[in-house]
Amino acid sequence: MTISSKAHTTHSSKLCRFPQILNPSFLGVNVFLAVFSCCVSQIYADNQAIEPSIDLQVADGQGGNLLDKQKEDSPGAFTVANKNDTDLDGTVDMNDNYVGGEIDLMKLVFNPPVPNNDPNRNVSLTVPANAKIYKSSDKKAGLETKRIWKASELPITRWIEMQDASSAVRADEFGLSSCNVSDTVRVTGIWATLEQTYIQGNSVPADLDDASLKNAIQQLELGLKFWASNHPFEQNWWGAQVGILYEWEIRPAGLENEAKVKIDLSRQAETKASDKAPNGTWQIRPAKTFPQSDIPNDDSGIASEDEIPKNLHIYNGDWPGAIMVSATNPQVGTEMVARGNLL
Ligand SMILES: [Ca+2]
Repeated sequence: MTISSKAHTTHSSKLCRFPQILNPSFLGVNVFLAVFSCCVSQIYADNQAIEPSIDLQVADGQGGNLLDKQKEDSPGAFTVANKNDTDLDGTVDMNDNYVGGEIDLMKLVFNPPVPNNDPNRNVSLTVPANAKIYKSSDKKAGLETKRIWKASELPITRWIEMQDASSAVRADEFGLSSCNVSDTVRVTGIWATLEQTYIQGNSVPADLDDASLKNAIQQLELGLKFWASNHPFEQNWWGAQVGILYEWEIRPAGLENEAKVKIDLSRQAETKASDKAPNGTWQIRPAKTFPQSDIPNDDSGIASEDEIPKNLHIYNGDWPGAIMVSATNPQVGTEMVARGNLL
């Protein structure tokens, strides 16, 4: 939201002033008094000043567009806290000096005052404690520690890195100000933390309310299980399967009410398998390798996902298995070796 004072355009003159024009009546004579400061206001007529307007803009993370003016404070911009490892270098990205292919930072643009009649006018940026700003989207150009610029230096683009999940939706506010005009944008950092895994039985946690995932747990059960032709969901399915249920805490609260926030629980997987045909020869099945980014490659659907938070909890289940015979793999093998890793 932009805040600026109204314009009165009878005549103009430039005066420094702070923080407002004083207009006392002294012995019946109107005295015009201006207090000098850093600011130059432009036009005075009926003792009112035109202040330049000032504009701070923000975009959602993952390469979003700059938000419309009326949406900068609500719903504001969203991104994930930079606690992932997008460049797969083994270092959490918020601790990296450079993240090749980084997509989690939010673009922040601070525009010059309009009209920009005083190049020496100071423009100040405030940054919430839960955020840092960088000079480039991949962090390579370094951390921005400067907070005051001259109007002549604007416009400037910087990139917001959220350090953790926000304490509430829209809790983190950036402000751009110059004299007594200002503009704000609000942002939300999101993060999900793995709380626990369930690896046996068929009981359903109290906060899990997704019907298809509940049904899968009750039908397939969790833990190691061998199936012959009586697999509940697959005809002529023969193999071994391990059921795992993951419970995540996702913050901040209230994300389920944000129309533009979609939660998608998915995985990265690498697998290798080979099986022994009836004639005794081993055949290597197509392998799956980890992607070279944090984009998932094991996200076939949402039937095993509970993505709407309840009491901050979301869930996903996975039943990786060694499938020896199925509708899509009709060859009857006699032996199989399969390995997989999931992230
Ligand atoms: Ca990294």
